[in-house]
Amino acid sequence: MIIHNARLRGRDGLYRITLSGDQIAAIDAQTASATPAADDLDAAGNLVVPPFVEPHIHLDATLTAGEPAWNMSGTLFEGIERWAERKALVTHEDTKTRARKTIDMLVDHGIQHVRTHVDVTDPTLAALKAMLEVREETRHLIDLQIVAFPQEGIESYANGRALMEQAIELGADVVGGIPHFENTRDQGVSSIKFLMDLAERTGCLVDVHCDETDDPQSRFLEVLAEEARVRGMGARVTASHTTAMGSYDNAYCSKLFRLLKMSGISFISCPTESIHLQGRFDTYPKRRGLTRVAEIDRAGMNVCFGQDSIVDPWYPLGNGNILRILEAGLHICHMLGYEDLKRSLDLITDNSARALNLGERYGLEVGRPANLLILSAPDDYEMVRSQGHALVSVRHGKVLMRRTPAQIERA
Ligand code: 17E
Ligand code: FE2
Repeated sequence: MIIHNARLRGRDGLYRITLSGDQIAAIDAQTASATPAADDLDAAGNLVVPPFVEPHIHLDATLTAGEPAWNMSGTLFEGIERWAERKALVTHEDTKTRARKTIDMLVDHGIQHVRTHVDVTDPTLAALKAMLEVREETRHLIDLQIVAFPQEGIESYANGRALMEQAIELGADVVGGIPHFENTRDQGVSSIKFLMDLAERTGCLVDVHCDETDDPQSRFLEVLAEEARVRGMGARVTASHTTAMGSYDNAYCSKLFRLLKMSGISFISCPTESIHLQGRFDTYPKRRGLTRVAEIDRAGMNVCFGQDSIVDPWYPLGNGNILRILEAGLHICHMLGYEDLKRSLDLITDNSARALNLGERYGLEVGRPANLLILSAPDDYEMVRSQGHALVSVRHGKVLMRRTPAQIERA
């Protein structure tokens, strides 16, 4: 298969991308008027990019909003309570059905790499066992990383440590955590030491829900970063949310950033989720409740955007469209300046791939997997402005999804 008339990010001119089997075989400057073969694709001067990445979602909780009760306060903490009620009703098939439906939504929007947090604070680990099957059964659609996520705490939940260890033994790829939800500051700190030991011992990646609160006293990020720095594990460690950073004072943040840079960890922000869940204990002025995305980026650190939820106890909306998250995030984070807009797709492609440690399994380079998207616009700025879409998703050298844009007729 050949993709003709492809525009590539950061490069002038048009290109011809040749796929051979499930690899990218060649990327050549487009010479005038090649005659496309029947199964070739024409990008028509629009961007061709590697697949979108969903670096942070909860596929075990998806499509459960209102079951059995709605989150009325809109807080993270009520979300955790409502989920605990729904979790008691979770079955193997129910989890698989909801996750599969949601994966289809992600695929429809050009996503082929997903990291999902699965709640392992359940003595039966029912959701985890279901998601491990989903990971295998959806390999033709997505590459799925499973995080062992202790929603109700590692130290504060009965057998929390053992459940985390069991989850990794069963085949989870990533060690998670939730230090700001542990009962005490000390438990938060010891949970991070425990999870970093577990990751180091097993070779797993790390992705911690870290300081997902407006409490400026929630300072577990410094603990996670220091553990990553000392162990030399920064490239394998991600801090998700870190919304408390939006409430830290600048003097503390200035010191913190030095450590964060030395640690080499990545950051994931979920802007639609955080603008909804945070700021809930404020009247006015009301905090945005996001981490310092633009500042992290400008400091040369790795940061990307995720959806977090689709119709669950924490967030009632969502449809799989990561471009919607990008647009909202750019607004909320004051990133509509030209310099940010013109490279904005980094936040849902390359940066996310780096956070997920995809390495040479990702990117438009000869010899890498034949996974790519044809977009509806020629550059990042126009993609965001026009609220564009992924028009074609190619995976393992074959068309996985094709979208026909809406047709408008003017009188
Ligand atoms: N659990 C949590 O602790 N935080 C979230 N944002 C979601 C689940 C969605
Ligand atoms: Fe999350």
